[in-house]
Amino acid sequence: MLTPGGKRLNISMTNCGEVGWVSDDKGYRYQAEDPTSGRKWPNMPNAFKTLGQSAAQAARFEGFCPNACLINHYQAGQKLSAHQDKNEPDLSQPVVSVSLGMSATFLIHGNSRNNRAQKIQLHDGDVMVWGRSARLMYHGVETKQSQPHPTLGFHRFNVTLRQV
Ligand code: MD6
Ligand code: FE
Repeated sequence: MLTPGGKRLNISMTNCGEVGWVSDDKGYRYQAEDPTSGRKWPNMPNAFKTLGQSAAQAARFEGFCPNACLINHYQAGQKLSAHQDKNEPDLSQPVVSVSLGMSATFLIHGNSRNNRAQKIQLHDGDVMVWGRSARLMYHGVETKQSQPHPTLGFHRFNVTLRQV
């Protein structure tokens, strides 16, 4: 995908579900079609939806019903710079994030992108529920010191489930 400024995003992204998050010269938004093909995103597997729902419930969120799933792919050294997730209409609902493959460092900057980050390691199989006071915090990802995963090597996939 391209940034609104016309640059290529560092990492590769795709989606499944009713709508998917996209970035292009017109900005950031959720839409039902893949802008690179014009086709609808693939259906969200039921197992993704139920995993999202049970993780949100475990963190005491009520009524979370994910209909959008953003999938990010990183190779060693690639990063996602500090950003907020704020294109979802109901910010009282969390984002459920599943990490697969190579480990990565998740950076939490808090309420300003210029704050020094708190760092959390995310490993294969980790599930994070991102909501309440953290929901609008700036955050990013680095993979520069990541260890290879036994089967996926230097590849990381992050699957985020969202209600849009
Ligand atoms: C990633 N995740 O882990 C990128 N955003 O590759 C995110 O940007 C993210 O994990 C909002 C909520 C949870 C996340
Ligand atoms: Fe994010």
